This record gives sequence, C-alpha cells and structure tokens, in this order.
Amino acid sequence: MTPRITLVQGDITEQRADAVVNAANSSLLGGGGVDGAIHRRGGPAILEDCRKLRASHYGKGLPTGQAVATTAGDLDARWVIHTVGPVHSAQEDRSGLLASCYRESLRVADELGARTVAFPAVSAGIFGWPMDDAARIAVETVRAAGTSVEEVTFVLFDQEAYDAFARQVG
Ligand code: AR6
Repeated sequence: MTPRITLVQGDITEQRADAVVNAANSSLLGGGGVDGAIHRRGGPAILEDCRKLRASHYGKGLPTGQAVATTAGDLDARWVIHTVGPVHSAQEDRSGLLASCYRESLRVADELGARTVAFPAVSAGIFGWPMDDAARIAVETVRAAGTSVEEVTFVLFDQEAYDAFARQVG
C-alpha cells in the first residue's frame, strides 16, 4: 500500500503518531536538531533504550541508512524510530543512503505494527542536505515503499522546508 502523505509545519515532538522518526547519528546517544529536541521532550527513557542498543546489537553504533526503534518516553507516540541520515557530499552521491533511511524506518514501523508515522526532513539540517533534494528523495521513497503504514506525516520545522515538501507532494 502507499501511505497517505500529509504535511505539517511545526515541531515533531508535539505530534501525535504511532511512531516518530528521529534524525539521529550513529552513536544513538543524542545530539542537536531534531535529535536533541526528541531526547529533551521524550525524557531519559529514550536514552536508556539507546544505551541498551549500544550495549547489545549496535556496539559500533547504528550504520548510516539503517533504522531502529526505542520507546517514545514522554512523547505522544508509542515508539521513536531512530535513523541515521548521510552527511551531504558534493563529491559523492549518497542519495541511496538517504532513501534507505525512509525505507528502513517504514520497514521497522511495519514490524512494530505502527499505522501512523511522523518524519522530519532527515539530513536536511546539520548534515547539510539541500532541502529541495531532501524533499524529493523523501516523498519519492515513501511513495514507492510497500508498507502497511497508512499515514506518513512530514513535520517541517520552517516555511522553506514546508514549501519544498509541498512542491513534491503537488
Ligand atoms: N521538529 C521538526 N523538525 C526539526 C526540529 C523539530 N523539533 N528541529 C530541527 N528540525 P537535523 P540532520 C529540522 O539537524 O540534518 C543531530 O545532532 C531541521 O530544521 O535535526 O539529519 C544528530 O544527532 C532540518 O530541516 O538532522 C546528528 O548528529 C531537519 O529537521 C545530526 O544532527 C533535520 O535537521 C543529524 O543531522
């Protein structure tokens, strides 16, 4: 199935969804941007789960393009799905890895039984991905993903990001 796509301008930590996706880094131990906001608002239970993942399956961290779930702590969601976007490079095409973040996050959502998933614009902040291209990859990949997720909401922090996604959704 192709999920319904909706766009919201705002803070992803204020969204209600079965699963909220975090634009994390490989350490899974927090950072700035969405990652910082999710850990701040979701509380210490998320970091506790992340530490357990580092102590078990992900001793070397979560590889770029992959996704893994934890509790959502105090967020209005059941799970946080952490994914690690690629750092944008002008020399190397890493768009396959960015597409993989959306595909793998939806695969994890399917495993969990999540029906509604909220995504930020992965890699389009600190990791430097140009917003228009980030939006194109996000929307194309979600549209092409075979998933049982019924609704994907892209939560865009500012007007520029919202407009870039709106151009893709059409
Ligand atoms: N809700 C929705 N979108 C947000 C929020 C929020 N609360 N905060 C920022 N954005 P970024 P990345 C937007 O930098 O580029 C962290 O340190 C932001 O404006 O959060 O994948 C991690 O630990 C931008 O459009 O993620 C990694 O080290 C988009 O979310 C690194 O940053 C993504 O920006 C990951 O960088």
